[in-house]
Amino acid sequence: MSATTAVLLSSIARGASRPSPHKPERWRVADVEALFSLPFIDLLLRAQTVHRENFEANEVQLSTLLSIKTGGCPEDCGYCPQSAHHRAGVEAGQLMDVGAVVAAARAAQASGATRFCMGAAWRSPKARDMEKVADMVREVRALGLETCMTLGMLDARQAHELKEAGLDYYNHNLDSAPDFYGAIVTTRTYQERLDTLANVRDAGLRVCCGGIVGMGESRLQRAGLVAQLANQDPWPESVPINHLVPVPGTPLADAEPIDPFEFVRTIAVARITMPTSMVRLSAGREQMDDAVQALCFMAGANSIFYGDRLLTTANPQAARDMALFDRLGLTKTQVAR
Ligand code: SAM
Ligand code: DTB
Ligand code: SF4
Repeated sequence: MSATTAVLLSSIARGASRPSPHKPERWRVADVEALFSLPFIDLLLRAQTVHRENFEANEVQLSTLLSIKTGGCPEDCGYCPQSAHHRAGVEAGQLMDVGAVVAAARAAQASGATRFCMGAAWRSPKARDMEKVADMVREVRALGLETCMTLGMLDARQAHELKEAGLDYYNHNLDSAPDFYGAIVTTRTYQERLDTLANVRDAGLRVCCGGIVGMGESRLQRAGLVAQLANQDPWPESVPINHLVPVPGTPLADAEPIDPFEFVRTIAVARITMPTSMVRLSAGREQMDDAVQALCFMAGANSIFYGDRLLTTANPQAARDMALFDRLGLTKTQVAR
C-alpha cells in the first residue's frame, strides 16, 4: 500500500467532523456526467470519502411520510398515481383532520422517525386550507419531530405562513432535468418549480428538493437533474432521490427499468456534488434488493423514508428496515432538532 493510500484510508476510517457548509461551486452538466462515467468503484470511493468528511459514516436519518390529502390532483405528472388525469385506482379524499395527523405522527415517532413529512395532492394549497395545515405543523412540531410539508406550488405569502407556524422543511422536487420535464408534466413549467423554491428559501424555510430516476431519461438528463440541484445556492438541505415506482394506469407504468448500478451512481453523484446535504434514498426501496440499498448507503445516502407506506404506494416494513440496519451495522439518527 502506498503512503498516500494509507493516509486516505486512515482518514476515511476515522470518520470526520463536519466542516461548515460552503457556497457551492457551479456544476456544468458535462462535469456531472463525467462523474457518472467514472469506474463504479472509483465513484463509490470518492462519494464515501466525501460522505465521511461531512457526516457520521454509519448513521441514517428516518423520515416518515403521510398523505394528508390523497388523489384527485389537477396536475398531469406522468409518474404520479394521484393525478386525476390517470386511472391508477387512487380514490380522491379530503384533507385529513388535525387529530388524525397528530396520531400518525406520534406513531411514527414511537417507531423511530425524527422527521414527519406531510404530503398533499394539490397543485397548490387553497387559502381555506392554510389554517388547518398550519395547525398540523404546530401540533406535530410540539411532539419534538422535525416537520416537512409538500403541498405543491407556494406563493411568497403561503411560504411565510408555513414558516410562522414553525415548519422546518418544505419539499418541492425538480424531478427531472429541465429538458425532460415537458415530456412528463404539461400542466406546469420547470420555472414554476424554481419560483416556488425561491419563495420557500426567501421565507427562511429549509429546502427538501430532489428528483426521480428511471422515467426514461438519458444519463445526460440524470446529470442535468443533479446539476440543477447542485447549483441551487445554498444546496437543498435534503435531497430525495426517488426511483420511479411504476404504477399501473399512469403513463409511466411501463417505463424501462434502469440498471440498479445506475441508480447507485446517481446517489453517489448527488453526494459528491452536494457534500453537506442529506441525501435520501427515497421511493422505490420496496422493489430494490438489500444489496442495492447497501450500495446506496455506501454511495452516501444517509436518510430514508421509513414506514410501510410512501404516499399511496408500498414502502418496506419497518421490521425489514431495522433488520437491514442490523445486518449493516447502521444506526438511526436519534435527535430530531
Ligand atoms: N403535489 C405536490 C407536488 O407535486 O409537489 C406534492 C406531492 S408529490 C406526490 C411529491 C413527489 O412525489 C413528486 O415531486 C415526485 O418526486 C414523487 N412521486 C410521485 N409519484 C411517484 C412515483 N410513482 N415514483 C416515484 N416518485 C414519485
Ligand atoms: C419525495 O421526494 N418522495 C416522496 C415525498 N418526497 C413526498 C413521495 C414518493 C411518492 C411515491 C408514490 C406514492 O406513494 O404515491
Ligand atoms: Fe399532483 Fe404532486 Fe402527483 Fe403531480 S406529483 S399529480 S402535483 S400529487
